[in-house]
Amino acid sequence: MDTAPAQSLRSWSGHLAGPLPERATLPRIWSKRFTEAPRAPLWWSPQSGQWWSGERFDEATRRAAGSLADLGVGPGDRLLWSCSSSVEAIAVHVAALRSGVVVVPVNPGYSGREVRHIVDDARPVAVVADDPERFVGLPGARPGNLPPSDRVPARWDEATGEDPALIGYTSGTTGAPKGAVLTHDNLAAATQGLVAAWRWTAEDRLVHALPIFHAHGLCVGLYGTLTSGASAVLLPGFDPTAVGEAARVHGATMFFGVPTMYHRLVADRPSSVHSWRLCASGSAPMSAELHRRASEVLGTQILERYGMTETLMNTSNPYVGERRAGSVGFPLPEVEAMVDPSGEILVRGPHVMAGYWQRPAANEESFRPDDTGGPAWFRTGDLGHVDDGYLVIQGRAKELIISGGYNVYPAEVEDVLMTYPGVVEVAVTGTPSDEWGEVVTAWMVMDGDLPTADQIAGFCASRLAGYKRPRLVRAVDALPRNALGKIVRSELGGR
Ligand code: MLC
Ligand code: AMP
Repeated sequence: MDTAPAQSLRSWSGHLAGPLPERATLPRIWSKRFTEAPRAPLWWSPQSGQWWSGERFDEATRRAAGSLADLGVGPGDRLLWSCSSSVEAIAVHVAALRSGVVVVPVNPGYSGREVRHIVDDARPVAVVADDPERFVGLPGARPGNLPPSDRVPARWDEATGEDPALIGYTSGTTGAPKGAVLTHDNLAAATQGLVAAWRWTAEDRLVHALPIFHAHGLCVGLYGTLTSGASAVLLPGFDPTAVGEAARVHGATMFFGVPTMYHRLVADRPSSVHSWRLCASGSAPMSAELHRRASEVLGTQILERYGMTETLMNTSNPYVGERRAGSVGFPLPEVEAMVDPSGEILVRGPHVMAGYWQRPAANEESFRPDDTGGPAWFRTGDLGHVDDGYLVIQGRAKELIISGGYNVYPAEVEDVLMTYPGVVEVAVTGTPSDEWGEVVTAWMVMDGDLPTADQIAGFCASRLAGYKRPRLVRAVDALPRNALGKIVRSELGGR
């Protein structure tokens, strides 16, 4: 395998303001922050309309850890955590990490079918969720705001870098959702690198309107805020007016979003959003046109970066230097990236997951040994090329649709639609959309009438999360197949 292209990507080292800090686990970094700056504001709570200081949050994490211990959750145990944004939910998450408990974040909008798959696979010992009723049958299903407890957990801030910290569910390049096991070192490497690269300081204030159960809102937004000593205004969801208002009222300096959010910010042109130091975009491709318009409206050049659940952040445009539209920049500190001869982007470094949870075959397939005896490369399933030292993502080798920053796997939606009465065959693709990036489209071969989009939405309601439901439904006489009988989705139009 040709390893030369690694050199052709620019290096981040020339863009850092100083040396990287010494590696430490996130709980240890956070504990130091709480002690050194106890009264510094940390979270603005949308529920109480109040600021929480580091000291108050530290105390809340201790009491939540006591409650987890009351539930019998201890170091190395898996805790399913399915919560929307609130300080109390974040306290439970941080309490788990500080106690050495492994957190399994799950979208609270998932259907019973989707949740069951994760429960069966991860076998959590307890659940903390917005809606614990959905987890009946599992021991210790509790609401997001656990009753406080004074019990002292068995271990506190003692997890080592090699200990697992998080299992993030994602489909990877193929198949059903798998758990990506991220260690404390993975989380720390990714967060410390990003904080240094983006010159994140205690003076910063983030408007945080992302879901907290995926890498973007969790590992970038929450961990970055805690690690840099900064503060964040938590919003319960994304609304362009609320983002502008939060920036004005609280003097925010940063906003992170998926391209759909920037599309809506451009359309709404909220007033008083001129104080941004950094607006970063990721999770899905941002068109050069949206990059230009959003940069103009927000008064700062958008910084695009590229990440994934298995690796957290891989590349970023520079903080100082050209932030190039249509490019995701170059490998972050300590990250190596290359484009292999087939065009697939490979990465390695201390941020790459330990492996998929109990999936030896998937691990075998996803890691490629290095010919020169160095560490193995992780196959991202994304296709790209290097242009003047900047990485450009060109497409995906994996069959993935990204709608509003959420990943949708065609095979999962097809399996559900195949059970709709009268369906002979079905294929699912993404149709380009200015707002959503792609919208999920079902191409159906029917024995009878084609269902309407509303009928399909009704059918999928109890089977798929809302963002996976097809918005467009098209009739076809037959699905295009290649010589091996495999559906050729690209021939269905829209991609
Ligand atoms: C919501 N809906 C969507 C959708 N989000 N449909 C398609 N695609 C989406 N992304 C549907 C809902 O099911 C509902 O349909 C209707 O839209 C309104 O719901 P809503 O909740 O009010 O939607 P809205 O708030 O407008 O949500 C849009 C959004 C949200 C852009 C704010 O999708 C979002 O927060 N996206 C961010 C996803 C994210 O965090 N990705 C990071 C993954 S980590 P109905 O029919 O029920 O009414 C990753 C790694 C990395 O990728 O690099 O970061
Ligand atoms: P997930 O597995 O949910 O973490 O999604 C990761 C995938 O999102 C990556 O493999 C990419 O396909 C995509 N992605 C993330 N950031 C970007 C970006 N800036 N541009 C294009 N695609 C992106």
